[in-house]
Amino acid sequence: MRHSLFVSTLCMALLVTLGACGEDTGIDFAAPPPGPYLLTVQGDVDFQMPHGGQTLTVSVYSQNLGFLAAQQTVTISATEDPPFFLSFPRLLAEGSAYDVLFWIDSNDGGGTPGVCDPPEFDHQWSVFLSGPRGEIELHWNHDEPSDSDGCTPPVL
Ligand SMILES: [Ca+2]
Repeated sequence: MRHSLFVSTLCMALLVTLGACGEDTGIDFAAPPPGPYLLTVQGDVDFQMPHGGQTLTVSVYSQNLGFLAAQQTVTISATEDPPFFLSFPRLLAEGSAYDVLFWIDSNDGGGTPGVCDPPEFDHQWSVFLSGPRGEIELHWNHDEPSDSDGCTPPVL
């Protein structure tokens, strides 16, 4: 009984201390401030023929904050122009750096639906954004070199 009371008292003291620490710093580590700038990702019509109806996932990793900052998945249109358009409002911060990874669940000749497979099965790209000073529009062509890994999170 005494042990239980001591543990309860200790836990209460820790909770009060942690709460006080959070108030003192004024920093919410779980929700870093978003950047003020918009990132848009748009595909050229040359995506329609090979990938219409397939899903594209775009992941944005913040080099400065060391985590996945945003991710969206969209179905590529076989008829609309543009075949895909993604908007990430208030994502990019001035002077920061980002890895933007793309992969299409194409399963061309192998692979598993819903899983990011190696590039010979799932078409993929990555692009590095450094030091944005305003909103960035990525207009992506299917013919861009695709030898980079769009599946594996970068080492941050
Ligand atoms: Ca796949």
